[in-house]
Amino acid sequence: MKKEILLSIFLCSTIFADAINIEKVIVESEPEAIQSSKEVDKEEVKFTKQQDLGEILFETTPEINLVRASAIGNDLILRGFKRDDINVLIDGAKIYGGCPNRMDPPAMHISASQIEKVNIKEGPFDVENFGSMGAMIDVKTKDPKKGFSTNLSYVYGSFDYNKLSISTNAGDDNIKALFGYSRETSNQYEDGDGKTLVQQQWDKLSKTDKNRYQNRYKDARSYLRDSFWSKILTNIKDNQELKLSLYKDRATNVLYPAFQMDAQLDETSMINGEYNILNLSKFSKKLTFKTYYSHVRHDMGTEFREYGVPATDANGKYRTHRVRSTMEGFKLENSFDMYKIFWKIGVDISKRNWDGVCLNEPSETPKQVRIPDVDTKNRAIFLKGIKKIENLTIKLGARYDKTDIDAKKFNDPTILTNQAIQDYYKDKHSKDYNDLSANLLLKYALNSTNSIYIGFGRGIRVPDAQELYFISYNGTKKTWMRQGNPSLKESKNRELDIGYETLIGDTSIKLNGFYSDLKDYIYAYKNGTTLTWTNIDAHIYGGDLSVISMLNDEISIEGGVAYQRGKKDTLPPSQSDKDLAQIPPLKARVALNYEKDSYYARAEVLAASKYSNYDSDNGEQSIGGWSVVNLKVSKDLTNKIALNMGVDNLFDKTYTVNNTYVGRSLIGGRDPLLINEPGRFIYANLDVRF
Ligand SMILES: [Cu+2]
Repeated sequence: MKKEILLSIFLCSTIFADAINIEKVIVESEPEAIQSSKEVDKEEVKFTKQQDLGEILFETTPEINLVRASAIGNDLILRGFKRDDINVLIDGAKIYGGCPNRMDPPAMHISASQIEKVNIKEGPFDVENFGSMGAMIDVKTKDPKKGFSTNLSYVYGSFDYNKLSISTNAGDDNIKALFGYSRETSNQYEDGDGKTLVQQQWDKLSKTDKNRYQNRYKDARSYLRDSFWSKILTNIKDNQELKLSLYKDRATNVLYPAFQMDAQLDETSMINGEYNILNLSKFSKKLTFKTYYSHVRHDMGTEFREYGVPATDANGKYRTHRVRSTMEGFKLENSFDMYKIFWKIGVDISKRNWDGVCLNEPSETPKQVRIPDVDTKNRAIFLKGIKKIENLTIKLGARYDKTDIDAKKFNDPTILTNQAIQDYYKDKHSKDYNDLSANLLLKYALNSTNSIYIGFGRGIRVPDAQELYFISYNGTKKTWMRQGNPSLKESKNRELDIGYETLIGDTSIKLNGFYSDLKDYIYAYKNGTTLTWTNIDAHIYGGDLSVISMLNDEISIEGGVAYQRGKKDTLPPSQSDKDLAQIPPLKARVALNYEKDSYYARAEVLAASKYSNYDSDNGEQSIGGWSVVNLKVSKDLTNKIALNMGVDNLFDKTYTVNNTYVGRSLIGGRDPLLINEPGRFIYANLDVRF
């Protein structure tokens, strides 16, 4: 049996296994990717405390790092790529958070209970989506199934973390539907020294710092969050299906101690539709029409801080930001076989709108435009071809993007008379970018258990509305001023990837390496006392190794290690540090798994070396190496009830996993406040199915 498990692990991610899922009406017929790709499935998700997708991916995947900002909504770094340099999708749909400080990164807009699996494709090898420059992470949500069932899950953990989720599924051959709801909340977690989020902040800030939390919020909950999701799948005809999904999420009073503000509201609405027609003709094996819409309302403010105390504010009010992010997209794809080549061609159109103002509460009149209502319109065509010639597989991809960016609110009364802003952005309210992305991947199977691949790719991403048009307050000059850089070019990544995979007895080994040459890389830097963006040239290289070995039928061992290094080839004005920001040090994971009958257990060690290559010019600092031990056990009590229990950070270590540099407006001046990870965290999850 062990051999089968291992072979399936090996085959699934390496050879061109069709992603056959018997629950699906339509079976995907597209050959799988050949480059370095990872998958995290719902079983992995289930064995975590299920709080934050960022945290889950950080735990399971050595190449992924976390930028800690709060208990939830933590941002990802993948092989040294971050923010818009990686494309995070939900069921293939693009979504953007509202916050310019990434309080609500794309991965936050999903509930862990919805996740079927997460596909991670590293490198610029995805041509089907706009902006997969460094990597693509696609979160697949669960599809409704045939039959009737209800699932109830309750997680309780340290610091009064509790999460209740309920989902119901009903379906026959023609129509299937699922509905789910979850509510979760938590007190502030404590780090290994017993310091809460507020206490960590108080320790670092002087007593007179207005960013400090007010005393009365000392024990405030760290967040409250409700999510609702539904999906309907219908078979119109034997060869046609329609999928519709709706998601709504509302998080309130999320504490972000490292920032100047907390998020009073994070509200996401998302609609996703997909229509598939199979075998329409010789030239259409599968025709797909996709459309999606998402809207995020992000309100953040100083309500909980000393700034929010009426007596200290001239207006007797606290300050709020209201940021709105809207995404609309449309995609048409057709796949067919011709000349023994699998082809996929498509048209991809999307519009992203970003708009932000700041106010003095409770006034409803915006005090200042911060992001001047910016549209980013993308129109693209793409082509993909996959051909197999005996042991060699060739994959080709190309995409042409035409992108127009328009800032529509430079005539807003709050900046109309600010001559410095008007002059700076003059004739630059509109930008356009035309780009070709392309890649070639070759994979050669030396024999049934050994294969190598090599890939060359070029990927791009355009600057966002913040990087181009952000407006900020200059405390020294006591005036609103430009912060964005409207002359930014798009970032180009030219990357080489190589890899080797082998199966030796009961051990599978995968080795990947990459070198990324970044041209006009969009980089945030400190320009005197303010922050802005510029284009630099840079390179990132690194590699990862993963090993899975079945020691016997019950026990397996997994190991993974990832390393990357990033250097600037050209420097931002008047800076000298050549280390690229947010390139995490060596990280490793070793897990020992035991599985027998209805029992499952895992002991896991996660570790990272000292963070010593950091960008000192832009607020980064040295971070000590760390290692933590996590334990998990699971037992099926009956065939309807399962109990999972775990303890993360068993030895209650105090540690920090990442730098967070000037790209976000941080408090703490030259030494931004870094938030420690949770201390010992014990949790239990009861899963009942009926
Ligand atoms: Cu925010």
